Amino acid sequence: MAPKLRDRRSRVALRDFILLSRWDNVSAMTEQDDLRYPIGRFAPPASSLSGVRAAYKQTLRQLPANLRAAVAGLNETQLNTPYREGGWTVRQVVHHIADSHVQAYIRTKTALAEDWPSVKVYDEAVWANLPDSRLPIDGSLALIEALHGRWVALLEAMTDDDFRKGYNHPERGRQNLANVLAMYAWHSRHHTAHITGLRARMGW
Ligand code: NI
Repeated sequence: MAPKLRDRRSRVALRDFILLSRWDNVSAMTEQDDLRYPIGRFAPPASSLSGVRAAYKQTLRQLPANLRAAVAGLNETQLNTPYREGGWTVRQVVHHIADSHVQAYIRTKTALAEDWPSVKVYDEAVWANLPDSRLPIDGSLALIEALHGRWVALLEAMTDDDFRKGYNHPERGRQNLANVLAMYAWHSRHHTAHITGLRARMGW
């Protein structure tokens, strides 16, 4: 009995230790995580039914207007303010959305045109510091508006079979287009919330 009991005790102790360390981790990360992930991290959709996809398409359709509203009236100093300590400025966030969604559009079209192509990753941190990330945001707002017009039109014309097509991402693995749609709907809301969250905290 004794060894068994000891085993059981050490199992319980181990379980408590794991729970406690998880708890510590969670509480230690909460504040930064809240600022970095204002709507939470991306969770793949449980279903890719057309009703679910319609909601994601609506988010992509609304991003250009929502983003314009999020940055409306900000001055140069405010645009150059990081949304969190060590994070991107509002200006960089806007340019990043344009960079990222151009990539997503090209990847979507590549997945429709080819059989599970491999796509190339880009270093978003490096891109966010290239000289064009210091330009006025108007160019990226216009780019996002035009891009989302075409992207949503394409998504609207896609069939169930099309949403089962996809690409191989070197880091994330096989991504079907239903998942890609959900991810970029999340990405749209995620970065818009960085800006609206900063404005709320700063009282802008
Ligand atoms: Ni992003």
